[in-house]
Amino acid sequence: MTAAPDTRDVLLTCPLDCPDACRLKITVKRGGDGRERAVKLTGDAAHPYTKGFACAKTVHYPARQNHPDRPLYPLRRVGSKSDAEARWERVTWDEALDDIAARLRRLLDTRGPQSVLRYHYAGTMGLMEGSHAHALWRALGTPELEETICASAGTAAWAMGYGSRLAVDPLDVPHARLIVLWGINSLSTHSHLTPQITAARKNGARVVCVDPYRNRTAAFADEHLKLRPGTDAALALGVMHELFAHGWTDEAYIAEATLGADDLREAAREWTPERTAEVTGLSADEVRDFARAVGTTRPTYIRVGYGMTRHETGGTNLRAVTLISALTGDWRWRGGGCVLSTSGAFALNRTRLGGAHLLRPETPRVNMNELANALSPERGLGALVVYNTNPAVVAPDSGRVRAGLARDDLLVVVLEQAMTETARLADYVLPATTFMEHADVYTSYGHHWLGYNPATLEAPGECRPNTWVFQELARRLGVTEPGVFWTVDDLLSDLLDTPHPHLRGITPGRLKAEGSVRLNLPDEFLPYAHGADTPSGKVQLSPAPVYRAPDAALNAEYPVRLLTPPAHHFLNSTYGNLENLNRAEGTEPHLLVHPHDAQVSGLTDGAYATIQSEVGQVRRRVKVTDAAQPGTAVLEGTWWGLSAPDGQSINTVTAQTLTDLGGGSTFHNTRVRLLPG
Ligand SMILES: Nc1nc2c(c(=O)[nH]1)N[C@H]1C(S)=C(S)[C@@H](COP(=O)(O)OP(=O)(O)OC[C@H]3O[C@@H](n4cnc5c(=O)[nH]c(N)nc54)[C@H](O)[C@@H]3O)O[C@H]1N2
Ligand SMILES: Nc1nc2c(c(=O)[nH]1)N[C@H]1C(S)=C(S)[C@@H](COP(=O)(O)OP(=O)(O)OC[C@H]3O[C@@H](n4cnc5c(=O)[nH]c(N)nc54)[C@H](O)[C@@H]3O)O[C@H]1N2
Ligand code: SF4
Ligand SMILES: [Mo]
Repeated sequence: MTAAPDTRDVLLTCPLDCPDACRLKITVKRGGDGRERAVKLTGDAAHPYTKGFACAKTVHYPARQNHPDRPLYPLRRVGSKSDAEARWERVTWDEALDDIAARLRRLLDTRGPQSVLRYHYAGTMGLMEGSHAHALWRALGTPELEETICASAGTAAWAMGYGSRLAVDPLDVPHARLIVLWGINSLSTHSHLTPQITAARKNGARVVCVDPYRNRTAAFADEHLKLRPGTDAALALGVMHELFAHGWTDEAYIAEATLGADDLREAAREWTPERTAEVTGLSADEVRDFARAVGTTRPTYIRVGYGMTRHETGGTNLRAVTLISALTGDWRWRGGGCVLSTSGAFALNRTRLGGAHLLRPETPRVNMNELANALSPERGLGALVVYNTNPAVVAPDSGRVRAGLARDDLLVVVLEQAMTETARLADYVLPATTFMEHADVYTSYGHHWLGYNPATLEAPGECRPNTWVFQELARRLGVTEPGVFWTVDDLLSDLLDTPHPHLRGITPGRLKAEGSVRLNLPDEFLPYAHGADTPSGKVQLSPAPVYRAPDAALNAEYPVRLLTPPAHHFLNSTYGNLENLNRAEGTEPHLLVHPHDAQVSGLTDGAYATIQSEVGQVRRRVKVTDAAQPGTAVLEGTWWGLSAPDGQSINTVTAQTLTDLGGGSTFHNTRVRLLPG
């Protein structure tokens, strides 16, 4: 006997927006009421990448799933959104769906499809409950949501140089002799890379972290280059200057696999160590030593994160860094090269995923970073349907997002697993199932395994999958598009209907039987060893990236740059309602301020500060620490406003400014002033 008779273990893929897409071992227990519940969660020991552990946050997923405030029945708001206390009544699914469908019908008929907006992100990475759920809205012709809040600047920058996002296999990292973690707090945000880095270290590798503040990853690294935020292109060009000057480039690789090296050589000419030091705030020796390490150590593995992209010039900054691996020829070495994402390896047939084939060129588009604008009354939006995201907390300019959601003339429907601050502003809260309660298919952006989860637990109360809700609405709205009514099995067989070699031998039956299947990649996967999948077939080095200072430059009025990167114990705003994880993060959000800035602004450790930006202000408790640098303050985590002293999200101070490439978010671009109190 290995388990009590009323418990069993199941293996499922983690659905959260995290590169690791872990294979989880979940213990479920049958209760007195006959229903099974998750009681314990860890990693699958047999999975080569998950290696038997789950992160510090997702081990608490059972508490989130069984949370006493989880919505279990459809809820309808009673009274006005401006009432001091929100009041809800339980309604049946038919009452909710009939009323929502009737109101959508009226809007579609009288004001057209542009009066209805779907709003979503990657609360679940599932291809069914995430991506395919959009099919209804595409069938109705409502505006296309550009999914730009996270990765689009990076994706656009990578595409210019390399085409689709292919990457070093994470299991090859132990071959690397220099590991550069550049703008990624990987110990917190990509924690299953750590065993691979540790293995490389045992083999003699050195680890360098490039980040404006001393995060967990910087503390773990052998060296921390604490550069000024937004100056990565300057550092990358400074490294290139040294590569060219000392003959550390791989000329054979450059000749065979790249185009435009002369442009880059010309552009790098002015970036002497001294000039690079001036712009980045590093010392000239730090620049020189770093460039020498990159230039003379093979293989060098550079892991970039999205952190450096969340600035006005974030696309260019990331592109500059990723081109270093082409000059050094690291792409020819096992464990060498650069990684943004592995997602390009999942070459599924996506032609009908989410009704992609229904998109029309004339369909209006909304950049999701500009939700605050889209919700302003003069835009005339009549209904907003939110799923898999919590915009009242995570979207830029969230004060205006909340004001928009609170309009009594806007129908807000929120499909949710938790009573988030977005759900609290809804007219209808529709209770959603979790990854243990619905079937789905998962790719990854950090490794190369495809995952399938069956529906494992009975949904509590009347929770339903997103696609069930949208199918019910589709019936009521007279939508006949077949894709809207697909089951997971229909979707899976369509996704796998491709001759692509990465998916050879992977059938729906095999994926469902094995649960987690490695893509059919060669044992030695060197995706850019001889070129790239750009139009020219080469790694495209030109036009050379140009360093540019931000328009929102620091000045006497706004002398401090505010970074708001992820917290160790949250996954974006997911888990922000668990008390123990809030406690682990310090009970309330803290602003990390360098002693110099604290003195200049009159702030004291443990007291409150008001943070004012051009779009709003919040109040936060101060932690004075040299983990920050002068002129740069840090607030980790998109905490629920309910955990902050003023009830507001940190995004009250971030702006809708878009990146230079890809229309991305600029969460680390905020200039602020700090006032005591
Ligand atoms: N624990 C935890 N894990 C997560 C998440 C979470 O919220 N919590 N979120 C998940 C999601 S959705 C994502 S997208 C990823 C994001 O994971 P990351 O890519 O690690 O996170 P970022 O916010 O992009 O910031 C990473 C680092 O970039 C630094 N940074 C900011 N500006 C600059 C700059 O100009 N240059 C350089 N070099 N560094 C800079 C920040 O200080 C921060 O330390 O993590 C995923 N994993
Ligand atoms: N200031 C600042 N803001 C940021 C960031 C930052 O670094 N700084 N990071 C940005 C980034 S990288 C990202 S990716 C975004 C992420 O922001 P979001 O995509 O909003 O991610 P979460 O905050 O985790 O919220 C996801 C929500 O989806 C719900 N959900 C999960 N699964 C399902 C499901 O199957 N059905 C339904 N209906 N709901 C489900 C969860 O309950 C949760 O409330 O935030 C961005 N905001
Ligand atoms: S959040 Fe990331 S690290 Fe944590 S269990 Fe899920 S996939 Fe793994
Ligand atoms: Mo993200």
